[in-house]
Amino acid sequence: MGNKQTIFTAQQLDAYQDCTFFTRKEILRLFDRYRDLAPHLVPLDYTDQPDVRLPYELIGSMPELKDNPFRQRIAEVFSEDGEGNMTLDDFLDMFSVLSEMAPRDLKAYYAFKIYDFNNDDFLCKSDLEKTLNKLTRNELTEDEVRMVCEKVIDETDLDNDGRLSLEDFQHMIVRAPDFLRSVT
Ligand SMILES: [Ca+2]
Ligand SMILES: [Ca+2]
Repeated sequence: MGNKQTIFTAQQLDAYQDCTFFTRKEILRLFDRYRDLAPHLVPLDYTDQPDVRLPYELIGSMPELKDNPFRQRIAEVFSEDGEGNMTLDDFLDMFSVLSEMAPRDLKAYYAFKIYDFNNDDFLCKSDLEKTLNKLTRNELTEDEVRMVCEKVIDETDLDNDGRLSLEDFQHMIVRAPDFLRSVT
């Protein structure tokens, strides 16, 4: 009786609160959801920081992600292993950025990383084409996609190197907020 299970230390909870936009209660609720994905893998005691990663297949099937055409990229970007397999820390970071409380600049930063399919810190034409195909769920023809991407680069690429830096992208989404849909 009254023998309450300690999942996290007070310091751990403080750290999670500092690094996310969540309250203690929300953090505990997300921990429950993480654990529910694989109760046999996730211990009820996190005070000694167990080395646990849940496979992408479980993460990508969550209601918040399963209909998002970028779900795999999102999981890759937020996972420490880069392959979408997530520790609890990765998981909390991801939901924090996807939450309504996350500021637009932070969402833009992660959207940029998500669209940077080849991870070279720039959005080239092929990154943008993949992004647009996913954003529009393949409803545009190849020609239409090519035209839109050329236009975006033409209007946004201030240093004329044919690709968008994070800074270019941040300017672009002021006029084209639809590009943030993947992370909202
Ligand atoms: Ca790139
Ligand atoms: Ca550029």
